Amino acid sequence: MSDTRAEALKVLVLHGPNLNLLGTRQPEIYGGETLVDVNHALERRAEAAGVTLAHRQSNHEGELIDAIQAARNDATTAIIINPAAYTHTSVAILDALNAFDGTVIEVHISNVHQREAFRHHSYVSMRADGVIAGLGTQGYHAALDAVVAARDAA
Ligand code: CA2
Repeated sequence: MSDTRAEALKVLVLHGPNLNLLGTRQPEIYGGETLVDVNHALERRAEAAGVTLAHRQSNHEGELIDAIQAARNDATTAIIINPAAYTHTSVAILDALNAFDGTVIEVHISNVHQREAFRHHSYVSMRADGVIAGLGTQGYHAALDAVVAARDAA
């Protein structure tokens, strides 16, 4: 069946370094779900909402930048990104996001503002249209819902 909703949404979910370890360590901070669990749940939610979803995890800054650059040319309309530790260090990821015209939502599983001072600053927040922190892995769902709600309101 064709999707009658006005605007086609193509969303890229990017997970930064060490998030492949989700569910294996530090559950008191990051919860018990694995990254596979998170991505499956997002895929289900995206399918129900008529959204095309791709996801990628990388431990390498340049690979994340390449994925952001590729999103400029493949009709991606929104990027949901947890840059993990690169949040606090990477001007290069900020520059790549600044060259992307679509919506950017930054997600952090933990509440970075309750943690060490070095986690309080985010380069990515300078570009992000929205920032979610501290909702656990539900934050990714909140980000996807926000992108879908914006489409449905358009
Ligand atoms: O709260 C978040 O989502 C973070 O982006 C996670 C990053 C951290 O550097 C940021 O300050 C906040 C760390 C990701 C590492 O994830 C792990 C998960 C399980 C076990 C080990 C690492």
